[in-house]
Amino acid sequence: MNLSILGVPMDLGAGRRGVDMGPGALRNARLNAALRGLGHHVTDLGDVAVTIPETVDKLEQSGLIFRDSILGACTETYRRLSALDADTFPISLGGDHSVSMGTVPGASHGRRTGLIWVDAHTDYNTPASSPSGNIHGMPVAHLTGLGDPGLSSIGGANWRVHPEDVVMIGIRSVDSAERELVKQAGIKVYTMKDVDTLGVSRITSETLERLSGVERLHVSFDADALDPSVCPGVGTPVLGGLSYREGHLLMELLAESRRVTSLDIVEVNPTLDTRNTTAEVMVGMAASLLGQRIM
Ligand code: B3U
Ligand code: MN
Ligand code: MN
Repeated sequence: MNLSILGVPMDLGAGRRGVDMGPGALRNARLNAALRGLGHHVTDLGDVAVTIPETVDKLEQSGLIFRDSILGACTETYRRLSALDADTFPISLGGDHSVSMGTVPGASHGRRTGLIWVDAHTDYNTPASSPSGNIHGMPVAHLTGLGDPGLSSIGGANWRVHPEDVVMIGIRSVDSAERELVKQAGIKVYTMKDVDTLGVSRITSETLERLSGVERLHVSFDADALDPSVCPGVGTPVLGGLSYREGHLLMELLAESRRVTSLDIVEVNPTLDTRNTTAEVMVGMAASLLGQRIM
């Protein structure tokens, strides 16, 4: 397969600094070599330019934290990914999870897109519901058309992810107003309780069945979905996450389906990590999704 790697070194959407160094950490963990080793043709497109937070006023024009700079970086991300052939598989490296407001429409090529959101959090706050004001807690709401009109139309005025085409896996931290929004939207959520009771194998087959009508399938993998004992280098760790084996099983089963068309790896924070472990684990997850097999 032709794979294209795009870094989005942005920490403007997160409450803590440091995820802007995620793309460097993932490349340092030999992402490109791992994917080439699987027989893929890998092109690294480099990084999108992102505003340095110290150079601008935090509330910018809009009053929403770094909203204008995030909109700028996501729009550029969208533009870079849209310019690729539809049969090229893009892997976007965050950056905080707000980068997905650009990667998902960019990788969609205007098609109906299923979104598998692997995360401890539902990231379904709007500017009005958010307790923190941090935009990395809001990308899915914007991708489905809620919230700030600029952030919700990066893929054009008519393109949206339909809430019924979103499946979230690994969830264990949801704000109360956010919970109501997720329920109203009708998004399918597999919490950690569901992971424990149903298992990843059944969850993955139900997910693929539910998303059988979509033309594109995007996996957005937040490193904090995995347990902090596996991925300590994340800004908002939540105990009780996916194990290393559950993460790999999910990626392996998705790979076997041959339906996934794009991937994000986000929220890797090298300043909070131990010896680049989190980046190394996430490179392994990407390799499993891109066809690494044991036998
Ligand atoms: N729901 C909280 C916390 C949060 C969401 N995503 C992350 N943290 N990484 C919020 O700020 O919206
Ligand atoms: Mn997230
Ligand atoms: Mn998260």
